[in-house]
Amino acid sequence: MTNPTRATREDTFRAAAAGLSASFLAVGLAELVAAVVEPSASPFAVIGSGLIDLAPSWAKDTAIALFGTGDKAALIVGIAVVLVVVAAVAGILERRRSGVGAVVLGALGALAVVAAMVRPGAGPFAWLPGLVAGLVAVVVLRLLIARLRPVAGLGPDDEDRRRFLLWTAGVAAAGAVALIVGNVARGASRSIEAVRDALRLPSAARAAAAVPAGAELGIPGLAPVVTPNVDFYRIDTALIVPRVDPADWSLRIHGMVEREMEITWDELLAMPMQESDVTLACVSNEVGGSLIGNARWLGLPVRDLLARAGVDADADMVLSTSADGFTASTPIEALTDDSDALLAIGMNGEPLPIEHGFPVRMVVPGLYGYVSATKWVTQLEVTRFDRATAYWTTRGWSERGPIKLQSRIDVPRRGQQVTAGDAVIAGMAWQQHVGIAGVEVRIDDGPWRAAELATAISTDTWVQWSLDWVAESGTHTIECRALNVDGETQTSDPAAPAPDGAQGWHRIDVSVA
Ligand SMILES: Nc1nc2c(c(=O)[nH]1)N[C@H]1C(S)=C(S)[C@@H](COP(=O)(O)O)O[C@H]1N2
Ligand SMILES: [Mo]
Repeated sequence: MTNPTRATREDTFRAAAAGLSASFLAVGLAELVAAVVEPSASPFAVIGSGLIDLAPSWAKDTAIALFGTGDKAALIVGIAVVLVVVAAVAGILERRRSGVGAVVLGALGALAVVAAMVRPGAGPFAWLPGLVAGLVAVVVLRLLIARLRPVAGLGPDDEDRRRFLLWTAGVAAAGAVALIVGNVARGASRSIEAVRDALRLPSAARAAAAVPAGAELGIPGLAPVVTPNVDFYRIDTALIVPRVDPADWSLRIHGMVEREMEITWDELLAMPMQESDVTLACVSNEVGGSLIGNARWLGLPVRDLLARAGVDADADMVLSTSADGFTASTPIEALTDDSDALLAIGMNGEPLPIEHGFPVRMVVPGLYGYVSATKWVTQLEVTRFDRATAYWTTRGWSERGPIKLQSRIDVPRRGQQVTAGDAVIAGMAWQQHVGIAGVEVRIDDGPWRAAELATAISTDTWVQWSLDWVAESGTHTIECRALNVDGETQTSDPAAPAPDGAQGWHRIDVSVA
């Protein structure tokens, strides 16, 4: 016979375990159902996306600062931790008073249902995974906990507890199986990868000239002037990358236009494509940061499409919307003037990678991504800044987002140990759509020295620079500043990324030995 107090305390742990295993099975089955009927309706993803959309800007900035592009993984882990705690507490509550824990888990299921249904682009069965999760959690929790309750005044005996343990372990194992099968099902539904792999890009009616030989200095540690797709930074609000089949894709052009239009993928491919080299940058990029990359894009000039639709003279903005509800507000001049704003389908000779907007995204030279570079784009609404706001501009970021004049030191790395003697300092400079005229470097508050500029691909791309340096022992501070073709010098006034982009000089300390 076990000591009753100890047994009660241990029953509390048993109840918590029941809450955990019931929730685990519920989540596993819900993910499995989601994988089969609607991958983007996974309860984890929809709750995470809801949190991302509700989070204040400072929380997102902190998340990006702390976890970088791992911010989404961190969010998923955070949700899982909260779920574990709530599930354990629900088990304990359910043992104390029948129905209480069930209500807690049922409420979580209801939350998942609501979060799934309010997602932009929610499909007809978006509610199903959350419903399955809620029902399974409630029913299984009640069944398990019932085994821990006294029957006819008698507490559970050792035999009851043994059976309870078996059932709890069995439920948890079933949850694991459901999660695994769900993942396999999700993998099997990766047909968008297959569609993408089979795609052949049309050739450009207006091809870009080859990247000039002098554009790439080839200095170890210096960012390559053309960023390989796999290394290209990724920033978006999508927890589950939208999977848009080109066969289902269309773009609607509406609002202040003479002719509302809708074009399909085949119609888009039939139009004359243009290639252009454009460096994309994120407004959240810190001075010296890496949220910037350069690619050769293939796409249809947006102005060709807007010309067909006929833009109202009073319009001053185009609101682009993605398949997952993200929006960006782009000044209309940037899309109608002779610059290379594209509805892009190709990136560095490949179809757009899925996480970079497959099948179609916007690329606008000279503007930060949040006001221009909509991935998985499905709508262009011609409108006015005084009539509509976009995802980030509703969250306090600047309405206009021209890219600021910036430069960064890549070599040597901050804190790197440099060998005394002949050394090289090298980096990147950019102000897309304006152009870089020079870069200056200063060591230990000495005189500014002109760096050697690599050949620019175009004014829409960043440019490499380098400077030879005879490194003397000791610690040194290196700073750089860029000059643009309009004769302006990069400001030394520091500013944080919000609301319209970081500024100030990049400054690093190195020790030479
Ligand atoms: N659909 C969608 N498009 C989006 C975003 C997003 O969150 N969703 N983020 C924008 C931002 S803030 C940037 S900086 C660029 C980044 O593009 P990349 O991930 O291809 O580098 O995409 C833009 N397009
Ligand atoms: Mo961004």
